[in-house]
Amino acid sequence: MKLDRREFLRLAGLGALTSSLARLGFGAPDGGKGECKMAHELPPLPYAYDALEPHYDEATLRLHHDKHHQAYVNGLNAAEEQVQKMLSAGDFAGAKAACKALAFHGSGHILHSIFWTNMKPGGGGEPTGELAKAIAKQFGNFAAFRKLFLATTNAVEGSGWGILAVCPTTHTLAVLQAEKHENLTIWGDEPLLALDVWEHAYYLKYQNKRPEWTQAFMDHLVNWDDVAQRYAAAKK
Ligand code: MN3
Repeated sequence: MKLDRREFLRLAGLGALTSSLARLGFGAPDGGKGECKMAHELPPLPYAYDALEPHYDEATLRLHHDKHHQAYVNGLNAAEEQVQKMLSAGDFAGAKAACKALAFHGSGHILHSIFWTNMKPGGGGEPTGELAKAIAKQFGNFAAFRKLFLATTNAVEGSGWGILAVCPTTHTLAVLQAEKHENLTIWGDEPLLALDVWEHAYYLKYQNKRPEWTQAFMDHLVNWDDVAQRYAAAKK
């Protein structure tokens, strides 16, 4: 059976992925209509490579953004092509295998794109406004949220992420773990704040001391304005 482009994109869930990318504000190639007209691209960093020193070192940032994130973008583009190829050939077992790669690399691309904008030089502190109110309502106060977020993130088994997410229907906040990039997902929850605890994210500077990396992120790097903008956008 030959499928046209729109049909196999829908079958493969690519429409949903490109819509997610567009909603999160970085690079659905077609504005989220579900058709991939061009390849995904690595988003540029919103600051210089050395801008987050000394808390996030230039060498790690260069490798992390230029090599690791680029590899997820390349993997996503390759997986999309492979899914389309397999479905066109009627090879659904092959398509299933390719969809696994698609979920991994697509989720890696999404989370890294959020992560870069979640940091800024001179970050840290506490959120204000609606986000601060939502955090207080959900977690009691900011200190309790911070403790939970750090404990959750530090406890990720192996490679993964700590995530503050919002449910778009109830607007309830949740602290989540992701293993790798795509596992332990709650469908529909939208990540607002993503903290990378793959070793590639911190090992050059912090070695085995993951809690020192996550504390530095919260004390000196986190960009609450960006998190608040994502929260406001998700509520619309
Ligand atoms: Mn990473």
